[in-house]
Amino acid sequence: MACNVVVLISGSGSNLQALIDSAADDGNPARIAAVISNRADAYGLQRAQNAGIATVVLDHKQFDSREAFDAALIQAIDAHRPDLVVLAGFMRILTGDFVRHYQGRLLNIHPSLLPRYKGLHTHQRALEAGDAEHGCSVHFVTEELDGGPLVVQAVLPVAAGDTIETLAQRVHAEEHRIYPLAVRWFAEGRLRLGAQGAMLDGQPLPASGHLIRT
Ligand code: NHR
Ligand code: GAR
Repeated sequence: MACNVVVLISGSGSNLQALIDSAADDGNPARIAAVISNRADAYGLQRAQNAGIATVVLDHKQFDSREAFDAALIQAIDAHRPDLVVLAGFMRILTGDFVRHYQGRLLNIHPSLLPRYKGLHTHQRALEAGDAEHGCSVHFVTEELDGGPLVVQAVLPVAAGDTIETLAQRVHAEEHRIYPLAVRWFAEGRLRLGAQGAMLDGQPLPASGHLIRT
């Protein structure tokens, strides 16, 4: 019944905290088995330790290639027998071998309304484009960077006086709602990756994923 989750982080880990809190909810089958960071100074490691969760640091700079780093990462992850691997502010692009190994059990959260603004600096790019709406997306990870099937998006209005900071703050609050939701769906066996995209309760999700407007 329990669903073992391994969370990969690089930084503050506020999404990790939302997942830790949610996993403690009544009836949530998600169980965070380990947290792995590519940076020894990531604050999220402390959050994990405070919650009694095993932590691993794997510094990508200690490896000669992305392939070597990803092979070590797979070993570290699989030691915890995960049913699901979750990228939560993990900042290293993953190789095709890695992504294929976790096909259908690897999720990412990205701070934009994909397919808009793949990659970095998403809040700045949404502001510069004058977008009326911005938000965040949870998706299954495929080899195409930030291009995998969408599971859920939170859409929020951009306000006239918004700056990168105010926008980032509101997007973060939404991330902390939709990531636990998606992880719980997966842990409950309701969410899976089908041949045509993400499926919820046996039905295909729309290309945008499940939409939540605020
Ligand atoms: N890997 C694959 N194959 N596919 C995806 O969809 C991935 C992925 C790895 C990470 C998260 C992603 C995001 O949500 C993610 C999705 C890092 C970079 C990046 O350019 C881009 C996208 C994402 C994460 N990283 C630089 C690199 O050279 C390093 C940047 C840094 O260290 O600050 O790996 O946005
Ligand atoms: C989040 O906004 C997440 O969407 C983003 O980094 C932040 C991590 O915050 N992810 C990426 O940009 C991936 N490239 P957190 O460490 O507090 O969860």
